[in-house]
Amino acid sequence: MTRLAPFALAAACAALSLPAAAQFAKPEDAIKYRQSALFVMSQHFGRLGAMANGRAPYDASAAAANAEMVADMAKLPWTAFGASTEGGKAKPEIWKEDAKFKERQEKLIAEAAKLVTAAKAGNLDALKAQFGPTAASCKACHDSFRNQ
Ligand code: ASC
Repeated sequence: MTRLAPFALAAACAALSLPAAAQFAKPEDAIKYRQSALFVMSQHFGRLGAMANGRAPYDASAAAANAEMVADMAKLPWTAFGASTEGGKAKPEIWKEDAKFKERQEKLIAEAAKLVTAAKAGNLDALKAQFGPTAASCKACHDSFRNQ
């Protein structure tokens, strides 16, 4: 370890423990960030849905790549719902029901991780079986926390 390493580590820890809002220059940036991650996720999830529902031909490597993108995007939006970032389609409940909102995030992240495994199984049935539970985790959060 260099003599600077402890300071770098302390700075990194401080950055990670900053209020989420402080990670964005302004509230609109946080809103744009979370909407962007959710939009990208929806595009890749939609491509998987097209395969799962027979609207697009099954392509094992595309399925795996799309699922990876869904799982990556699933991790991103949440820090962008910090204090004073109300807006977009976000319901005020997000800032009142912390534990429930966090539980919904974790459910999506877990289902999306299973989607990656399913997509990498290399057969359409595995993909179909995990598409529904993943979609249900999107919907569960939207039902409680998103305005239409
Ligand atoms: C999608 C998408 C969502 C979810 C949701 C599942 O493809 O854009 O928000 O699936 O509709 O119920």
